[in-house]
Amino acid sequence: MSDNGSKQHKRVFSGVQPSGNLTIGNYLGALKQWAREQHNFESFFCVVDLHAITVPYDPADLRAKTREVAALYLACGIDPDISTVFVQSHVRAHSELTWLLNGITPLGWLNRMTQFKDKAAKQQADSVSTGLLDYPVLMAADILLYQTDAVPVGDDQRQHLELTRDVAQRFNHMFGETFTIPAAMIPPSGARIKGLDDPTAKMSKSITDSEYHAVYLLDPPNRIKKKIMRAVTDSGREIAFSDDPERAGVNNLLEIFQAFQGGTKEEVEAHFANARGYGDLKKEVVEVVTEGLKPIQQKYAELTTDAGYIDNLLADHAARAAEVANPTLELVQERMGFLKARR
Ligand code: AQP
Repeated sequence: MSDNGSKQHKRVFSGVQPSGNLTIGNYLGALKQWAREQHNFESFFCVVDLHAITVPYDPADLRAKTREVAALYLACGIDPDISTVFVQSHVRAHSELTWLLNGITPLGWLNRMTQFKDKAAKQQADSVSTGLLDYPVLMAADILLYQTDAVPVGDDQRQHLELTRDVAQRFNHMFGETFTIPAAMIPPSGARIKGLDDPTAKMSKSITDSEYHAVYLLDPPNRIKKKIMRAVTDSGREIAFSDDPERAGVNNLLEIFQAFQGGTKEEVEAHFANARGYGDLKKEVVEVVTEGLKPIQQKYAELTTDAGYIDNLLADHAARAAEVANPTLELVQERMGFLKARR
């Protein structure tokens, strides 16, 4: 039986990898929703550092980015008095449950994951790590440890969420009801922000070969302006949402505008009805993005003046997370037939 019955509130779990500078895609697809949903759910927000070692990385960067991402969670509105904010590797149950779930996850399920195929294609075939293939099982462990009800993520994580559900259902079928089956929570706008330099591809923090690809949360106003004013568009003039791949650049700018500003698609299009062209659209996008990021950047600066604050908070919150995660791991061990160690 899952511990669902003993939960006080429904639970949310989500995370971001400390694998680069957080982008407005990460903010709109994930963090912005988290800040809203923490008032409706018991929330666990994790800096998923174990995921970040599945592609080549620099250890010093990983350490620095882990702190930076945790501070950005708070700067984006996560309230540490009501949400648990912690680092994945600080709660050992994440690694351990991954191994146990590996035992019941068919390899064919992992081979089908598009993120694995995309990321593997960017590397030499013989240097792709086993961890990259196994990434979705670690993600399933993250989510299932907390008996999570809902996972607020961007659209790119939909397939991994499906796999988490499949793994949980398979486990429950094999060993008896153990895990809550989580649902994806995808925002109505901002769920798939595209690259400013290439609006056919997802905006990603790990794409660093073009300095005009992404707006980062800590970019100063002049950089935000430069990046957005150079965003790739088409040769037309009509400012309207569109599924046409030729018009993906303008569509992306409108999505960004809507996600920061609010309002329906119709209201956004009406707002630009008298615009003289894409230059006007870009100027307004610069404005809403700069204004939207300003309070985040101010809060981030405040939070990071005290070097010890984030580390102390992460230590406290890891203990809080472990109190929920460890009983799930113990239940899984028991269900799977492991002999309990005498203490
Ligand atoms: N472009 C995006 N639009 C909307 N949401 C997005 N997310 C990522 N990119 C966009 C959401 O942000 C969270 C971060 O997920 P992650 O760090 O675990 O990895 P990811 O999904 O692979 O994100 P990135 O930025 O592309 O990271 P890298 O480049 O390191 O792989 C998720 O909720 C994701 O949906």
